[in-house]
Amino acid sequence: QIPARPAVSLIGVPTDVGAGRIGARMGPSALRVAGIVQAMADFGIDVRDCGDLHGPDNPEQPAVGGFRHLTEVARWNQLLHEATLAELRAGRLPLMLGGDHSLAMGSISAVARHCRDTGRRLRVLWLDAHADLNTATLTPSGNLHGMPVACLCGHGPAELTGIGGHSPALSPQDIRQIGIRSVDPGEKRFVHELGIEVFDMRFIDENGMRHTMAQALLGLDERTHLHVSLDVDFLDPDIAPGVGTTVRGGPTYREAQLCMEMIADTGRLGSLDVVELNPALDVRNQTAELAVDLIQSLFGKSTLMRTPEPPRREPTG
Ligand code: HAR
Ligand code: MN
Ligand code: MN
Ligand code: MN
Repeated sequence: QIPARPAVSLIGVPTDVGAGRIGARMGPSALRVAGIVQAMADFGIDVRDCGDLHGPDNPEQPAVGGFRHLTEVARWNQLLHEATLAELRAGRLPLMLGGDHSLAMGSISAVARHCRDTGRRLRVLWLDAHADLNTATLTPSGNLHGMPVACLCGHGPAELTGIGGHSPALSPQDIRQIGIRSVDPGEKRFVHELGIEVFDMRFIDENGMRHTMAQALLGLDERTHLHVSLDVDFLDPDIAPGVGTTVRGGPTYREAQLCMEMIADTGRLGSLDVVELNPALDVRNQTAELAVDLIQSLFGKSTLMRTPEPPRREPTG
């Protein structure tokens, strides 16, 4: 059975106001240059590019009260929340072209709101080298791309936890983090305090990607909306150098492919963030091209048709 492919809407979010270094604002362009629209259209997906959102520029200021660029991050996320919600309500699958990972506050708060409105259950897969669970007091940097998970769970400034009018947007139980290998000391305690289920790189080393994904996808049913938040620094920097915060020892190309294919097989993918791509640090756009390749797998591209075996014909004579 080939799962039905939903109509997809691309939403460009060209911002790096949440990041420690500039450049991710060019991410949406790099993904388009890598052919994301054609790559999806090529295997029969109804894809519409909604263009880019227009939010505040990056003022490149130091942190105030534990946060860098709080006003600007809040504004981008209000805009994205509305744009994401509009596509979900139109029955389309929003694909966020980032932009730094702070944008997940806007996208996921909208997805959570839509799930509440329609009686769906939400599962968020957070594919990342980082836990992104910092708060104003825990953060070593003040960069808000290190805080979206905390804010979505209700731990953060009201400008961010209240996006969409329902705080917290998410319960820690809705989240599975995969590929984690860089966690700040305060974050480490907070992950355990909130009880987030984390499949870190050691877990993947010991159990393999197949078992990891089987665990992370446990308990999905026909009412589940699956949101994937793909931080490109999830991938090993050898294959994905175009990110601002590389951490060595990430999933290989094959492991990442399997991860995407197993998500596709659930048929439950309902929304997707692709974030932290920084074309200024990339080599010949290879990280953007890899992201497009992985997105194809996530939407069901496979080497062979993985249909159930046809019934054997009885031997005659
Ligand atoms: N944990 C570090 C901080 O809070 C680095 C966070 C980097 N985050 C991302 N997204 N690139 O995962 O500053
Ligand atoms: Mn990261
Ligand atoms: Mn509630
Ligand atoms: Mn991240």
